[in-house]
Amino acid sequence: MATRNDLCNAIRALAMDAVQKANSGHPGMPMGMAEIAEVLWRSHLRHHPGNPAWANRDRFVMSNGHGSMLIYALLHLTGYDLPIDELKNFRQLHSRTPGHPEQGLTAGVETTTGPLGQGVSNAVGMAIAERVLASQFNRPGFDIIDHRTYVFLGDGCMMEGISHEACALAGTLGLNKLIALYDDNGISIDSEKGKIESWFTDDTPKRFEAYGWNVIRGVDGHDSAAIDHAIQAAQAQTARPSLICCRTIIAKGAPKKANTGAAHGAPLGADEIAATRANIGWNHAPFEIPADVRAAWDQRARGAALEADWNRRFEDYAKAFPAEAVELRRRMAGELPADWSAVRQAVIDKVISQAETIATRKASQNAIEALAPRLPELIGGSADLAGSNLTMWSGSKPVAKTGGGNYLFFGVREFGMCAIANGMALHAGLIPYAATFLVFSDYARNALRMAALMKQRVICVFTHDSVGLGEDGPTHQPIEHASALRIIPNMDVWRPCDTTETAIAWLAAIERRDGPSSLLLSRQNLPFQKRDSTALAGIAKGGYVLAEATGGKPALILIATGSEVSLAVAAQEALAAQGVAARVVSMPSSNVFDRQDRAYRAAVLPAGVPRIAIEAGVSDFWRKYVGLDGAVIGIDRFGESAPATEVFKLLGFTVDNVVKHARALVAA
Ligand SMILES: Cc1ncc(C[n+]2csc(CCOP(=O)(O)OP(=O)(O)O)c2C)c(N)n1
Ligand SMILES: [Mg+2]
Repeated sequence: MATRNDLCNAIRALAMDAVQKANSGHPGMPMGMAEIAEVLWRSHLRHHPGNPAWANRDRFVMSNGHGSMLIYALLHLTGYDLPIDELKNFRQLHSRTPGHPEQGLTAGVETTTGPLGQGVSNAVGMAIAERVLASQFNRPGFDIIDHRTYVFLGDGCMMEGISHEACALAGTLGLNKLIALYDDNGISIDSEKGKIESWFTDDTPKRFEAYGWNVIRGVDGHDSAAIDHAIQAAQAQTARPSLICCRTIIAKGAPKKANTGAAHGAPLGADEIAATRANIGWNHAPFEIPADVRAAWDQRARGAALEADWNRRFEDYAKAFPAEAVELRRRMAGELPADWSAVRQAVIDKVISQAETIATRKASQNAIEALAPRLPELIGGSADLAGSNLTMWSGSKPVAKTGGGNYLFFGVREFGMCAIANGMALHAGLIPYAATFLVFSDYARNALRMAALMKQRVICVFTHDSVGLGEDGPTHQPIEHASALRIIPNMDVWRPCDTTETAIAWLAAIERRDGPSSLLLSRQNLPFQKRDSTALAGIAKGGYVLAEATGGKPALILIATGSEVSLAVAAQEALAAQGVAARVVSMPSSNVFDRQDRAYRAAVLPAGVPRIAIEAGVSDFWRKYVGLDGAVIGIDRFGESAPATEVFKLLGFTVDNVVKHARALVAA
């Protein structure tokens, strides 16, 4: 009969052998967290290896993603679809065992981790999603959504600032079903060069107590009974998230390298591996797991029973609450409501009939107001700028210390906010939006990148999108941000020019199922643009002819986005008066435009016609559309604190300047 110790040693052996075979990777963390993982995954985690998509499974996040061999070993041993050959192929091209765990690639990996601090923040989002969905769908006698979110995290996650942002909010919201297990091993990478006391001396338990967490201190992370006891105590919490501080030894079992920085991120080496085998009493060949150990690890039957029990309860729920059951299925599948096409048409019709000249941030709020009642999965918030970002609507109900809601006061925590939004999207059942000033998208940038990498439907509302915000000055005026967001692969950026483009940008962001969208919105009013049906249909293509040159034969094309579209239209008129026929192309989303077929793109931007791009941001990005012979009216410096009209004038965003560039180009 396999002992608990054998089960833990199976993890140790798989980790050290896979890292050795790959000749790269991180053996120390899996070897140090083996006992914690065994207790959690065999005694507590409610999951079903046969169905990683079971809606009410507990979520498990390994925030210290460098220890990826731990989760691969767990998935393999408990019976997920991850055969031993995949572990032998650790870190190799096209394996399902990449260097860091990747959601969507490996069944059972709930989120992509490795960028330290973000996993635990995703977990906060997952716990919020659970709370919100439970409040929406549970009925007396039917706790149909009722699961926990467990996180492993290490010193690195603790040092990262984002852990403060997300964990402070988790404490404020009292997310009692969030349970974090801290791998307190006193080692991080630079332990190879010095002692961690030189860079990390936080009193972590006090820190989390200050956030309002239930902190369980001083657990021996190699004492299974103590770990089990601590997890039970955490599960009993009704109002606070829990942090279980587990004192561990990195690479436990390795005679020379245990408790050293050397064990963090390099193969142990053949000699040390042999010595470890002898030391822990593991006499099996690499990747060989004895049958009794395998049987004891297998969670397929237990998981199937857990899910079957839930399925039975769900059937009863569906009988008592048929509409709710259908709705929950739809929500978890990420599908839009059946009447969606009518909803989208009504939204578009309304903005066109109203023809309002308002700021696009206001147009965005109107879009939320129109869509949210029909889209209960929409949940959003702002990083303490609700009144500026205009993210609240008449039905906004803030999530508080207890109960659900559809609005989040994220506080001034841009990075945490976006990582939390990623977690909510990953949980499924919700479409999250997050908001701040565009200039602070930088604060959140790596979470935006992770949303794009993980193909998550997250919507970012970035207002105050240019120097046009005026008096707040250069610290608040984005310059490089629109372009910087556009170059993140799989991020769709929209910079709409009026209410119609704003509504269509929102619809596109909601309808998109394979990635995030950023909506860049103006502080200042922008005039409504009239369009024929062709132009209207062109908006969803990302770029289109908004105003054709008189006579239909353009001598020049003006490409503009957002607030600069009306400038291009005014310049077109001025040029027409001087006999220069210019076409205006509005390009609300270059990313979407680039995905159109060649014929469409060539029809909008025919070859051989000189082009000028106009955007209140860095010019480089637009070279790909105007070529070296074209012109860009952009901004390659920081802004100025002054009223918007004066700043625009100073920086050349005037009809005269566009006309000057146009005439020079046509004459050339
Ligand atoms: C944001 C971020 N910065 C830096 C790194 C590189 N890195 C990977 S692991 C690590 C140290 C982690 O220490 P700890 O979490 O204590 O892991 P342990 O060595 O205990 O396994 C660093 C700096 C990273 N993965 N993410
Ligand atoms: Mg550590």
